[in-house]
Amino acid sequence: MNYYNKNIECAPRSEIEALQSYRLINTVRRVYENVAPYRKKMDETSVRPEDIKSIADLSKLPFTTKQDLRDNYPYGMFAVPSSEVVRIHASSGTTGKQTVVGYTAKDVDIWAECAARALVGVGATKDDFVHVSYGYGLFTGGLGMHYGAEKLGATAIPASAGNSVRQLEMFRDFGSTVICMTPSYAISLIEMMQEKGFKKSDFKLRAGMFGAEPWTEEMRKQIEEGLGLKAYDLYGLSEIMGPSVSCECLCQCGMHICEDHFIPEVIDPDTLEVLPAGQQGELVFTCVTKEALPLIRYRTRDIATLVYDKCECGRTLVRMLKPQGRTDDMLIIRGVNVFPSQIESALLSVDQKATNYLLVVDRVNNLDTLEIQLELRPDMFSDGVGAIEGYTKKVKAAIDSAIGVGINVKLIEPKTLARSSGKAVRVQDNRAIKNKFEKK
Ligand code: DLL
Repeated sequence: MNYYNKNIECAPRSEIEALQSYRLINTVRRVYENVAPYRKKMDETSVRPEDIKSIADLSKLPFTTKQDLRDNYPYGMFAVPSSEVVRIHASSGTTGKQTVVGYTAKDVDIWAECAARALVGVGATKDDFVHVSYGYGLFTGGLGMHYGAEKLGATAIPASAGNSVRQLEMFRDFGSTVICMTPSYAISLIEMMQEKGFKKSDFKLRAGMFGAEPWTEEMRKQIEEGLGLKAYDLYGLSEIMGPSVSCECLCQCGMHICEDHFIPEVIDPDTLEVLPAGQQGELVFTCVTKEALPLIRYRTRDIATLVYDKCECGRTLVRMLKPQGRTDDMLIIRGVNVFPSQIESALLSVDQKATNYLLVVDRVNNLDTLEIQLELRPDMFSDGVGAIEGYTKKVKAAIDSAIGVGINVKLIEPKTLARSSGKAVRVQDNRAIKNKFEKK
């Protein structure tokens, strides 16, 4: 088993916690002195930096949310002057104003180490060709994994996202061995392979690091089979750092968090109480080494579980299980809470290849409606009308029973839905537009 930094990745828990405590105390002091919004928040809740003596005191600190970053847009939460900042990134900002994040040279170096740990964790070495198809730009995916590959001494291939045929040609011609991209883009490359006559034996792919969006175990199987590699889950968020906050190891049983840099907690999103290990809730991170943007108790909105059990790989760093969606992704359909990930899982349990779909939520006569538009595939036409009807019924039954609300299944022409080379858009909620319109 290989590690990038065995001393920390396999450290006894007591050592990890001692290091976290030491770093937390320094971070809290630093943000109190240098970040006006934090000083204000701490003063309002009467917490003084001296009150934080170890990680046991973490829960005394106030939370940070995306709204705090928006309120202090663009640089108001930075803890260093701009002369110290060597890079900024920004979140995709699909809802509301985008949030800007910054890094000092040391932050970039630590990020590169976290990404190098992630790469080594999935078996990469200096001999690998790491093909990065996450977007390069304000999105953290591309540059984040790129710097990790270089830090490891592997060969980085900065392909960026898009131009699918060219990506496949590069896999073949450049001998890519490790790929990094969103899982939905991997699926669309598999489709393109079939269309353009590429075979997985044309490639030398061994491992893929997929993340930036939720994906299911069913998708993992399909990607592994379609590309002929092992598919690993990679997690991160720009506010905390970018990709490689955590990543799966060869055991594929949860993602080891770089706990020496980011202290995780899981809270109940309603009561804000910290939950015991093993319970599912909202993931919260505190950055304890970040210089430019050390966020304290940042509420990610991601729903996950922390697992402290021993991992076969020998790493002692805590694992987070696959995020089960985001608290703000949750749809309320006729009063029932529905997560898009539940629907995807039910759909793929009936048909592993059904990865091109769109959920359309609407309101008709004051009643919420939920429809799944599902692309037909050419191979389904030969099955005849009866088989297609049977298929539709099966999909409907599986989803209805998974979410407890009736869904309408609508089959649509092949290749009607937009393909994404980044994060896939799976939900179209027309109620938001109607609400806006109706209020006028
Ligand atoms: O998506 C960073 C990233 C890039 C991670 C490349 C992994 C690979 P943001 O654009 O700020 O940053 O989006 C962060 O994406 O809060 C999750 O909701 C979601 N997300 C990221 N990784 C995963 C994953 C990047 N493995 C938001 N599984 C996070 C599920 C994920 N959701």
